[in-house]
Amino acid sequence: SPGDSVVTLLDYGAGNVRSVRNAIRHLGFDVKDVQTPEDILNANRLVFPGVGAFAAAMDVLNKNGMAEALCSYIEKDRPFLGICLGLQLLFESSEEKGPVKGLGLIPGVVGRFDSSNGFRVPHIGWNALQIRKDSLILDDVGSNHVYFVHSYRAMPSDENKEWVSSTCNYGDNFIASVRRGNVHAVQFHPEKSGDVGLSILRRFLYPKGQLTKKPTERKALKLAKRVIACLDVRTNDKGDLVVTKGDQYDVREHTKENEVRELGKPVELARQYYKDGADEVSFLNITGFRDFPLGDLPMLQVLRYTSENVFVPLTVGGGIRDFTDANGRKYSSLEVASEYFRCGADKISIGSDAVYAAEEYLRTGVKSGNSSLEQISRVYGNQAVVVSIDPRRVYLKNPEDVGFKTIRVTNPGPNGEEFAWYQCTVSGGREGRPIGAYELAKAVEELGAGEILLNCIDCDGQKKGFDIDLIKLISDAVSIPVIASSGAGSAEHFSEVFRKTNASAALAAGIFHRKEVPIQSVKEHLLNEGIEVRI
Ligand code: 1PR
Repeated sequence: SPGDSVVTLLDYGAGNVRSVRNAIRHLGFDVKDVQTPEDILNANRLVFPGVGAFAAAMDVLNKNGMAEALCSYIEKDRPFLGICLGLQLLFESSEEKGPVKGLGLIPGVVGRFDSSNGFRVPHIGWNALQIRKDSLILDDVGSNHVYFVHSYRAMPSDENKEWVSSTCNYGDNFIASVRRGNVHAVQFHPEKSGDVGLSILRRFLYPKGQLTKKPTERKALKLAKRVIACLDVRTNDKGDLVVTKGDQYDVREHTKENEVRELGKPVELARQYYKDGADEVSFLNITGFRDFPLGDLPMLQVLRYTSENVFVPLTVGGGIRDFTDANGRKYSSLEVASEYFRCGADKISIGSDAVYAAEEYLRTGVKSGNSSLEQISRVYGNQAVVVSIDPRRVYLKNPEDVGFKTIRVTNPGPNGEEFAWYQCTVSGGREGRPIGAYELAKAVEELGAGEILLNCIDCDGQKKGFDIDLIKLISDAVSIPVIASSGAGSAEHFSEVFRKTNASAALAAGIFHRKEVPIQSVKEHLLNEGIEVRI
């Protein structure tokens, strides 16, 4: 029938649902948006990618009669796929800013992960599934990792065991997916889980299809260390958006013309890295601190195009702050972030503005709630907010010389200094601020950051390895995931950072752009070293 090629999508406008749309279209279906409860009842297949906070989602569903329609649709065993919050909302209640009542279709309470046992919260990254029963849509997953990003989870119990089709281990064995008849829901993001994720969606959309992907030989065991490709983006002197790469943040050629170094086109490179097995792709709009990003329509276009066929998480940073344009029109950082999310970003990354927010918080001891970091994480959840730190190493003879956290360095400074602190900078490294990376990291964790992207100006583009002292310091200081960045020159540098520090991910730019070290060879090296990775 004509409706056969249509997927009905329940999107209440709270986050990035573009990727789900793109994935459905990629698999040959049209998307019809739910406008009224009747659209739910009349759906041939319904996808519900819940985003945002539990309470806010329940409010929307209750207000316009969607909750009742959803329950009735599911109770009739009509084809349903809930994703992430779309799984959690099926339970009785959630502790997220609650207790808050859910749809009550599955017995159980959604609770927060416990970070006291050494597991970082949010649970971000590629993890393994333990299949509990025939789940149909997970038939191709077998031994592959899938992508999770959440701080709350439901637990299996005797009361809900008829539902639980797989679990995942992260401190707890929590519910990764449920199935009863034609009703499915998954805690992870199939639309962000690469080929394996697409095969899950395909099996939901074409339930009688053949096996699409042979499970790999190697069984995924636990949360994988992520390898991230980063694209520093800016306009060149001709006004085109290009991928550039600096040496210690200097992106200009040292020639007479002093032109911006160009290493490729953003959309093409992102696609290439996705094919090569990057676990995530980050775009940093490196002149965003001075140019207003919503004036920078090409960057939004880059995100839209990239998310059409890159099915791993996308992060975008640069210029996320309040802004008043030439006509006096005010834009809040939340509007900037919302536009990025609408265009296909899964996470936004804040640099300079997070430094100012942390300074203010440390000075006053009060969370104002007004910083971009706090506002965006309140609305989109802290898992969607990365803070990018751009510190510079400052050597010291004497650790008492500054009022910031100092460390004894592994390699002494140029004048034999044995100590250092890491000074935060803003505006792409142009201005040093009176705050250390350690103090900043702890403050932004309290203000609601879900992850830290830890650069190091001294190491950037040098290919001599990550700053292990810095990454150890920060990854031991916070309980949110830390992405190690700056200085990768070989596959061995990745295994070193994962062996010596508690980094959850490692990011590189130059070696990937110059094709000096392919992503695949980094992954293979890590695998050979016994480090869990997604292959
Ligand atoms: O301050 O919120 O507007 O955000 C600006 C963002 O742009 C920040 O995330 C900041 O890190 C970034 N940025 C600003 N200027 C530069 C520059 O290079 N001139 N790039 C810049 C940061 C660092 C990494 C790089 C790694 C790995 N680049 O992104 O990709 O160091 O490089 P490597 O593997 O080649 O060593 P705001």
